[in-house]
Amino acid sequence: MSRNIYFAGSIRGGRDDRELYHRIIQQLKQYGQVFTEHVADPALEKDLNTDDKEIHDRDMEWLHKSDALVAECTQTSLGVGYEIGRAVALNKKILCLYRPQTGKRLSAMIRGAEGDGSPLICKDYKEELPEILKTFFASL
Ligand code: 6K6
Repeated sequence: MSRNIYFAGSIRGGRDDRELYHRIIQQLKQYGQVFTEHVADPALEKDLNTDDKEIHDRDMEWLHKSDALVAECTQTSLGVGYEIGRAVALNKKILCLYRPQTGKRLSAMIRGAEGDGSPLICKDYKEELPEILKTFFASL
């Protein structure tokens, strides 16, 4: 049975990591169907005439249908934080990826949600993403 994967990455929070999101999504495809490939779409830069209610409701439907949420959390995004919180409430398996940066830290509300039977884990990374994904999906 193929897994459904929800990838979360910043859109209105800033698009500096868009190309990285594309590379992560390509890697995720070996573990299942990725619902949210548009997160890496360069067309989203324009963000014209969006029906925000439609986007929210469709994304929540995909999140409900997902087996796992993988979130790239380095670029701070309200939407990604919201998706992580909703996924915790749904008891989905969650992998939060963070690239440590000088002078910045991952939100305590994400890092602090780990442990005590939580479905969420946080991983700091630089180059070792393939191994992190392999270990995460092997644990599902
Ligand atoms: C079309 C044109 C411009 O924007 C769109 C569509 N926008 C979105 N489409 C799908 N998912 C979205 C959109 N905007 C935000 N999201 C969801 O929130 C994604 O799943 C991302 O993981 C997250 C990003 O939140 P923000 O706050 O950085 O936008």
